[in-house]
Amino acid sequence: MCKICGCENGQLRIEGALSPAHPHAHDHVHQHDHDHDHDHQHAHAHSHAHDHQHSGDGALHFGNGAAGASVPGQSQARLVRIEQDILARNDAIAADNRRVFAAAGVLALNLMSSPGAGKTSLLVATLALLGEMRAAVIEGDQETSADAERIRASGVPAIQVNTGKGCHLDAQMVAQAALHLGLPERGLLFIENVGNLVCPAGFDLGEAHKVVICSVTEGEDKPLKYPGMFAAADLLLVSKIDLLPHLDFNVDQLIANARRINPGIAVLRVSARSGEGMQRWLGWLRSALALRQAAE
Ligand SMILES: Nc1nc2c(ncn2[C@@H]2O[C@H](COP(=O)(O)OP(=O)(O)OP(=O)(O)O)[C@@H](O)[C@H]2O)c(=O)[nH]1
Ligand SMILES: [Mg+2]
Repeated sequence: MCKICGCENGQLRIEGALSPAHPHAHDHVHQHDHDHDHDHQHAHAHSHAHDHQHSGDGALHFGNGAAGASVPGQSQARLVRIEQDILARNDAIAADNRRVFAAAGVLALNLMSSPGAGKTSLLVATLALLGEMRAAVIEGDQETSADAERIRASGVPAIQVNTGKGCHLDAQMVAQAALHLGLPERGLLFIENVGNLVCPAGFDLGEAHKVVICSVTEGEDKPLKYPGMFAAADLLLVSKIDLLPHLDFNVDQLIANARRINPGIAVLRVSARSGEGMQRWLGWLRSALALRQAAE
């Protein structure tokens, strides 16, 4: 179960092979095992009482409790316990991934965005420019192998992970995918997460950097609406900048909003379509890979 949205992130499928070993596969909590630490009142007029708070801004806040999220029928205390349990197991596997990547001199990047922000297009354009740098790609989507096929068409090894009802990749999925795929020794491992600006930010995959991609069609307000994602990322790629002449989008406002959430976030503007900004992105990749190798 996803600690953030409660989705069933238990259906790892790596291109045809169902994995029985996935630790989240039986991670569901049983409904109705009342342990009387839930925070609703049975006497309330509704069948499930509110766990949201009303505030001066007129909004209903469901994330102000200890768990930072709300799942019907589950108390905040129980959600915190589930979250701690899931994250502890994920973090242990992520730490293993990090050791494996470091031993191979691999720089792993976790690319995250809303659906359709241009992750795969940016990867395809990037892979064509890598020159001497080796690379491999893990593609995460709920269904289809379309993105992995797009990557393989460019001659770079790629493996698709389908998460089924799951809304994000986790460290165990990446560990298994890396085993199937093989690592690009002293090269770049790109991990394209499931398109979602919320849950992927909460799960360490063992990557060196989280990279958030926000396209110019999404609105300048996204960092403020989805702060967890922008807080977690080291780099913001503003994508599809070739479209700017057709839009009212204010890139400086997007960047200011991102830096309100994360003052240290680096920013690059890119277009997979026109190629604008791609050399600066390549430069960032080269530097990050060199730093990774210097740390060996
Ligand atoms: N104009 C323009 N369109 C782009 C650019 N990059 C991607 N697109 C278009 O945006 C759409 C989505 O691109 P994808 O690369 O599939 O986006 P994605 O983030 O990988 O999507 P999901 O994996 O489904 O979340 C496609 O129609 C692309 O052609 C770009 O730089 N400029
Ligand atoms: Mg994609």
